[in-house]
Amino acid sequence: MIECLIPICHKINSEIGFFPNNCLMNYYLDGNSKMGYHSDSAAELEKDTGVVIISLGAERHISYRSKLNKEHKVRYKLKNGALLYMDNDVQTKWMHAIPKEKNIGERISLTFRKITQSQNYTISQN
Ligand SMILES: O=C(O)CCC(=O)C(=O)O
Ligand SMILES: [Mn+2]
Repeated sequence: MIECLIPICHKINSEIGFFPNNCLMNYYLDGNSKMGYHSDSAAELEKDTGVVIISLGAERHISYRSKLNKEHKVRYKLKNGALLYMDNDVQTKWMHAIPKEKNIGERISLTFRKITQSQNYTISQN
């Protein structure tokens, strides 16, 4: 893990209960930048962990759509500095997306995971 993110990993460990070893960054240039509905794979994650998202910059919404009923949607505001935790149950039952929004500036999301050691090894081979 890159050193400047270690304090965030400690905070995630104390708040959520796992110490991440992986971080992916998404950059949204403006409100036209979006992410479509998907769920995150849990296959490579340590048991009983999940995905933690830290939101930085412009306020966006995350939209959830039930896998059982596509009409069932809920959305949450992601403020600057917000932490969102998705456990594996959320990924099993829901898809999530970052929809387009009007008049919105830049945003970064940092997504933290604890990847199993064997998966880490696989990644480093590519
Ligand atoms: O930008 C976000 O908050 C969502 C990111 C996300 O869902 C992902 O990277 O899989
Ligand atoms: Mn995702």
